[in-house]
Amino acid sequence: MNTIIVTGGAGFIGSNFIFYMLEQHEDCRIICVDKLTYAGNLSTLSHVMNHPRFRFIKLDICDRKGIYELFSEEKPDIVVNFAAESHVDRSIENPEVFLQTNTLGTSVLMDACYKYGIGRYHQVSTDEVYGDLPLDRPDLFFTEETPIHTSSPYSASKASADLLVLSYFRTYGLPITISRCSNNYGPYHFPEKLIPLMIINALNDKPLPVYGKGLNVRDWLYVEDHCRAIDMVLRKGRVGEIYNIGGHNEMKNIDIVKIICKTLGKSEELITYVADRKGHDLRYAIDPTKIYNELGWLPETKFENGIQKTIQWYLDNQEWWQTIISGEYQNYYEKMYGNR
Ligand code: NAD
Ligand code: TDX
Repeated sequence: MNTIIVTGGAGFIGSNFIFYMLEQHEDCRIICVDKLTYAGNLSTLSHVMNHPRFRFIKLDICDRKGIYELFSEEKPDIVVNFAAESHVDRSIENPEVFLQTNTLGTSVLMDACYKYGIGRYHQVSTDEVYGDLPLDRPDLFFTEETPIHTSSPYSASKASADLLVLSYFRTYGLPITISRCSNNYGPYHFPEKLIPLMIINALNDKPLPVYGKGLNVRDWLYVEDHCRAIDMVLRKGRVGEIYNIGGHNEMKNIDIVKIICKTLGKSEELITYVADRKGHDLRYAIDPTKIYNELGWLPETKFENGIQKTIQWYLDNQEWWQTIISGEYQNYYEKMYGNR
């Protein structure tokens, strides 16, 4: 039995990863460590809470004493670090907590892995560490060799963490891997992010706030494909290596918003162009050649199907997001979009 600590497992991708691993592997026990920030939601994990191979512990990854106690008690074989402040717009308003969790929190986990020993530490990173690509050069993609060139406090904090993780490999021989994924979408995505925000606003007949002209490009991946890629990196990836994850699915923001309007039968007149994001990255596009050649990973869900499944999930799980948007989210929304 492998004991796997999954940090940030009450968030979007971490929770999907926990469901995936419990279903795919009978030989793994999952311990979810999550601080339950605004983005962490215990109701997301409700159907695995009583699973015999699952344990939840409310803990901040920056809490060194608590993390050491947990490692000493559980002696994990594998740690997968999803825990992060993940929203670029919030990082522009308040960078400090991003450095705290994303960079210093990672350092605590690294030290715990070194102190107690580990089979593998996996850092869940992002394509945003590469900065952006120009809109008029569709021939350019991010490879693992693309230099780090960050734009936002969020991406800078993630890049710092990546460098720290690589340094623990070189200096202490810690068995690490890093994956850098493009934009995910799917169930349990927090409604501050583009796709769930637009679905929920459209359902409520509220304006759909598109930044700038809506021409920025993101490379979208269905969340389950990301989870499968991380699982493959854990099993077959080479220690000390970085793997880019993405499926050549570039879309302009405005086109996504129009698909959502069409699917929900809502008028495109809801679309409202608002002030652009500061430092807004133009285009992200992953070259997944390495993970394909080395591990045989390819995305399985086509965007046309994945977006329909996602919209249907938000229609079927209104209680999940109604609870979120009826709380503190209202203040956030007013602050970010009130005078935009
Ligand atoms: P999310 O914001 O939905 O979830 C983050 C989770 O981490 C929440 O449950 C939160 O409570 C928890 N958390 C935050 N601070 C913590 C702390 N100090 N200690 C313990 N738990 C803490 O984020 P997500 O979209 O699921 O992203 C997960 C990871 O994947 C992040 O590291 C992010 O950088 C990376 N990533 C995300 C995307 C994407 O498109 N969402 C793409 C590439 C990489
Ligand atoms: O209201 C909005 N209007 C809008 O036009 C929001 C929330 C976003 N946008 C635009 C900004 C981006 O060009 O949509 C695009 C996607 O925005 P986000 O959903 O905030 O994602 P992004 O900034 O691309 O970052 C995401 O992908 C990489 C995740 O949030 C990160 O955690 C991940 O590392």
